[in-house]
Amino acid sequence: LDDPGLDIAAGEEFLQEVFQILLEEGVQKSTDVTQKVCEWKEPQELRELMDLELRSDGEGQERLLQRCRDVLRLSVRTGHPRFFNQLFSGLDHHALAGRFLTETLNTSPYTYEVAPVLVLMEEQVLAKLRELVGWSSGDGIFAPGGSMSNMLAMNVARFRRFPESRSRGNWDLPRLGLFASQESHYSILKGAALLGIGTDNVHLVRTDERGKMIPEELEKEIQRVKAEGSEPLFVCATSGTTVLGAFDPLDAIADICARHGLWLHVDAAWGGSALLSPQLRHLLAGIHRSDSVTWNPHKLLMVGLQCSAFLLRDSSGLLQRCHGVGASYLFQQDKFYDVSLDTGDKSPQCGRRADGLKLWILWKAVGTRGLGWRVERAFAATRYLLEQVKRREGFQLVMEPEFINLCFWFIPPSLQGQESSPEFWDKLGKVAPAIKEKMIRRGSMMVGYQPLGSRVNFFRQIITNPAVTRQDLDFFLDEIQELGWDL
Ligand code: ABU
Repeated sequence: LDDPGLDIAAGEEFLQEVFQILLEEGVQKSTDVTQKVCEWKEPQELRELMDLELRSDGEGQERLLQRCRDVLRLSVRTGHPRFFNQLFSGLDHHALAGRFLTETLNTSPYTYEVAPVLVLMEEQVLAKLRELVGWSSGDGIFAPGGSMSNMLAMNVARFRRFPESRSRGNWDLPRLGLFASQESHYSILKGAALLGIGTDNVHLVRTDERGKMIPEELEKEIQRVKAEGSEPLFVCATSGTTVLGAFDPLDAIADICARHGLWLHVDAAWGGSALLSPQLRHLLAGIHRSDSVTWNPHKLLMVGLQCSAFLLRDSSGLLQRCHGVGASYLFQQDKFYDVSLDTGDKSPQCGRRADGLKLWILWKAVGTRGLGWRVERAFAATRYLLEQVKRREGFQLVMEPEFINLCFWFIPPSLQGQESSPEFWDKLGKVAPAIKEKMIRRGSMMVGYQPLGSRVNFFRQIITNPAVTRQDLDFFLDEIQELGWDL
């Protein structure tokens, strides 16, 4: 114990080398369009290549450095301009610097004493996001992803109506009713299961042909659920559905919630960033009337996983009363500073990542205008692609996009003109998975596909990365055409 048990000099030397590898393999290659997006390996081959087994003895630095290179080389390059697979993509250098800072600090923003800068940054970033929602006061906390933010909303809504549920649980509550659209995120069902409300008590409200909740159907569902003896509690409207990118009509939904005294939550995990654009913020008209909002800057703002803000209109301390337990080893009330800055008790988590830092540094780097410009660029890129899809042979739109989700089928020549045949849709449903397999094996690009309701598998193209150029978008369509032509 007389000497440190770590070789600090060797550790620093190792890190220097790792930084170089990160820069070359993780940053430069990840953003270089001439590189592959992914290097497909079958799982068993990958297990062997990576030599995953953990042994009794450690390995030397050279071997470990090679392992770092392999992790980067054999992983998917989500920062690549031809990665369109998820609602997140791209690599922002400032935000990445924020992630490095967060990892290096290795602290939890639960108390001001262990994370003074990070607590104040979180406070500032949340206030700014709330301002964009249209609230001059309120509360909030960063959560580990949009699903958790949605679940926090459900829990706080139940607590506000039934404060005793916190201590007594669900056993003497009425049967509750939760409402969300058919296109809402699956986390509402998961949350109902996790919180003991029950997935049978989530009522999925019909949507129109564009995927938007129909307010009249919400009203009917509320009436039906009431007539059955349940107590409606919570409505989740979605601003930017996962697949179609639909925006529910918030004002009409807010009117219904006000009439029935229901909590209105807006899941704006995907579409919330449109609030930064003067041109697009109308999509969320009425959001200021909600009780809570989920907004994931790790999606459209390219902040990096994960960065999900749970925002609350209430400024009476509801979040603290709902989740706070006041652990005496963390949240001592007799500290020498303002203990209202020990914000971690508002969260059900104890250890929590400081996800506000990377957004703060990105915001400082590009400003509110720069963030809004990114959203508008993504929107403009989608419009360009839309025009191309309309012009090109074999492409068929699922619908005109309202936002950034461009959904379309590719119909190979062998199926063209056969739209009236009974097997057409079955056959078409196999095309997107076949093209996707080919593109992943080739490593040329990645894009998502899914069926939706009665619609067979179609591609969902998402552009969030400002590094994507017209050439990348032309390549994207050329590649689908080439990979799908002979099917
Ligand atoms: N939270 C839904 C994300 C799924 C996707 O990236 O497509």
